[in-house]
Amino acid sequence: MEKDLKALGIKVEKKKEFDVYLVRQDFPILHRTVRDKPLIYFDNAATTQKPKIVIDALVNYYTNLNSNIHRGVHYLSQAATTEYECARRIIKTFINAKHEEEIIYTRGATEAINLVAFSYGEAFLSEDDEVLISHMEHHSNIVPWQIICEKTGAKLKVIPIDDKGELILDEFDKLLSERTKIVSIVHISNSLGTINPIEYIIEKAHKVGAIVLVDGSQSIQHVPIDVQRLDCDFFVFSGHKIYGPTGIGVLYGKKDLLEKMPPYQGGGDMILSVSFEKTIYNVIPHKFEAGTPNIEGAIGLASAIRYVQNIGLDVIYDYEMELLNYATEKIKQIPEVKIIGNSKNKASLISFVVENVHPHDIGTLLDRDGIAVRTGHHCTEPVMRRFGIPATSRASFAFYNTFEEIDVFINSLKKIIVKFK
Ligand code: 7TS
Repeated sequence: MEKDLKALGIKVEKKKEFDVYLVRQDFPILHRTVRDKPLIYFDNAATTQKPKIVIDALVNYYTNLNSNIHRGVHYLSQAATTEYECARRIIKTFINAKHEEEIIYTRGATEAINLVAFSYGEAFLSEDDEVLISHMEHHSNIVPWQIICEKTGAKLKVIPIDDKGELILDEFDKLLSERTKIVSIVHISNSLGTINPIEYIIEKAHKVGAIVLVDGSQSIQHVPIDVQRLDCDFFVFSGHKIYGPTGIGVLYGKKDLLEKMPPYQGGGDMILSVSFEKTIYNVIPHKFEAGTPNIEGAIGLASAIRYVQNIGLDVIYDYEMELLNYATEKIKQIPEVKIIGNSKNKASLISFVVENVHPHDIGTLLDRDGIAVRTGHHCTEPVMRRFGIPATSRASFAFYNTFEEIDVFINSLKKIIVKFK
């Protein structure tokens, strides 16, 4: 394997601390077969698999802790509350937020973006204002802004992308003006893999007085995040993409912004007192957490974050880059395959199309070899339209994937191409 990498001109750095075969032991699902073949899971951009420590945290919660939080004097309620709030502290430290109350639990990235669009947008946007997004956004970072622009009269503007799948920054500079009130931008594209220069975008947006939301759905699991260093106003992500459970996500927001925003939903926990004449809202973060939350989700997410911290995101990033470079070089050797998304800064995913073969056929036939990839528009229809294609096949890698798995994938892909000739 090392010889293979060297032959491809890929620098191999031995990392004593990282042993992929050892970490694979932590993920029970990676040991199952699919269609009598060992599972090769390359659909990590859609959702990641869960280490046993996360599964155990969920089982332990329901076995030993289950209780509603915040409003109980009894032992279990207090114990569950402690775990739930302790998870918030772990998330705060992980992304280096300044205050614990800047971490709001949501159902996921989608709900977090909707929360900002509806709460902040409805309160502070009006006609003459502009919201700036990019051509490579996930539908979750397009549709909420369309709805809110329709309601408020604000205008939605779009930063174009070039043939490599990179933002055209000159156009971004031109689109920015005093009218720009919100820039909502994806950190890493889920269909192209592009890593966007968000530091530049945040700095420029702040100069015209706009606030910036970063969609970190595809970055939280790949690169270290420091929201204070970034100076972003909001940062959102989903737990299930960073080896945690589904149904839990995070909205990070700067304290002063969250404090001046109206609630998104009404219900229990988000109030200090209720009367028919006047309801007084709770302080953040509770103001934005109406109703019984996903308690086990928060606890499971904290456990996933601790697991990732233990390996180290820098170690994860380096290994995933080796996987990406290896797979890219191998794919490029197949003349019928075209990679969509060739940014110089890319995360570990490859979107591709194959001459004369529909992506759905690629996905279906790879599945027969036990290989899970995603095919379709990946909830980024404007990206597909920009490249004049209906869909792509997408292989997305996590740190538990191996070079051997990539070899099996490449061989299977070559077989499929021959079949369609
Ligand atoms: N933003 C980006 C960049 C995403 O990749 C996704 C999910 C979302 C937002 C929404 O996340 P959710 O957890 O709230 O649904 N992306 C994908 C994908 O690429 N394939 O399946 C889901």
